[in-house]
Amino acid sequence: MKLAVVGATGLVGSEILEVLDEHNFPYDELLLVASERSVGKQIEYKGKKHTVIGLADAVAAKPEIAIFSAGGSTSLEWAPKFAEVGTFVIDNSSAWRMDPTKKLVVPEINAKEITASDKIIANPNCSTIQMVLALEPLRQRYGIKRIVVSTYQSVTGTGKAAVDQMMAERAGEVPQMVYPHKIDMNVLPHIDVFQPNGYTKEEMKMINETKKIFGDNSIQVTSTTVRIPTMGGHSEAVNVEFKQDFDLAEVRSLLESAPGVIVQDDPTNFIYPMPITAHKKDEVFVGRLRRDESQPNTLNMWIVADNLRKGAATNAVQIAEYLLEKGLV
Ligand code: 2RA
Repeated sequence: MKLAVVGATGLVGSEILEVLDEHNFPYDELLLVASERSVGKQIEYKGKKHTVIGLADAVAAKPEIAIFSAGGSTSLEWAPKFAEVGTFVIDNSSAWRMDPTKKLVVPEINAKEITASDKIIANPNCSTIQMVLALEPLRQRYGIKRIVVSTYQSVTGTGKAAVDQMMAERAGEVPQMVYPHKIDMNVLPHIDVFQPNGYTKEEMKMINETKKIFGDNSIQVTSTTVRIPTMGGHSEAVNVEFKQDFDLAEVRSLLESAPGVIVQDDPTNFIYPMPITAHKKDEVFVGRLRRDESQPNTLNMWIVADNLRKGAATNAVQIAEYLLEKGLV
């Protein structure tokens, strides 16, 4: 089995390598692939030196699986070329997510929809993944009418240059500006590009991807996405209105037995999810569970996950694991 990691030198790319190692992902040959300017670079991984190769050489090698984290335009151009030679592409960009011919997969929810002909599989947006994973067991039990979500997102979601901006500000240096404003000691109600309807692309991703993953266009979703000066993960305040009433103890036990979800909800002992404790973990953490007393059938929850893990690398590696488990590769 040949496995390619495309965009191996980026933040998500290195996280993918870390998760593959931790999960003992089985492969015979690993191809580390990146753009022209990184070709020829040596990367030491699991005690072995790997030379970074270019995309054309990687296609020629016909890997069985390629995990892409190289940006939308690279995915649009190269994913079909890999698919043509029979590679399963698992793509972290937004390029294919809303394409009706492509599956948008969070393995715990909808991996069973994947078939042998799904050669390009989209990994959802990080902030969407953690929210839908925590909501899924509750959706199954009570049905969802409406979701109102506000996010508090880590600078790692923007990439290494944004982390560098924040650290330079913190060190009192002149930063290379990635954001239109300072990020340290600040909060930006702005993630990705503003759309004609006044929402940002990130907000629209949360709205549209949630409906696609749940396979239900009747669910109402509204979202405000915000960048905050933290690194360990994304946090979300979620207000969810169910079709039926719920019992709080049952909500807790449904979440406790949901795969990939960990409940941290003991406010009297100051136990609740935080980015600093979710950092480098594969799971999604849920807490602050409480009834919204302002309207019926409505729950408030706080959801945190490492956006580079379950929001990107871990979810992608789990899709690859599913392909192997089901004998699709
Ligand atoms: C962010 N959702 O946090 C993006 C990363 N995919 O900016």
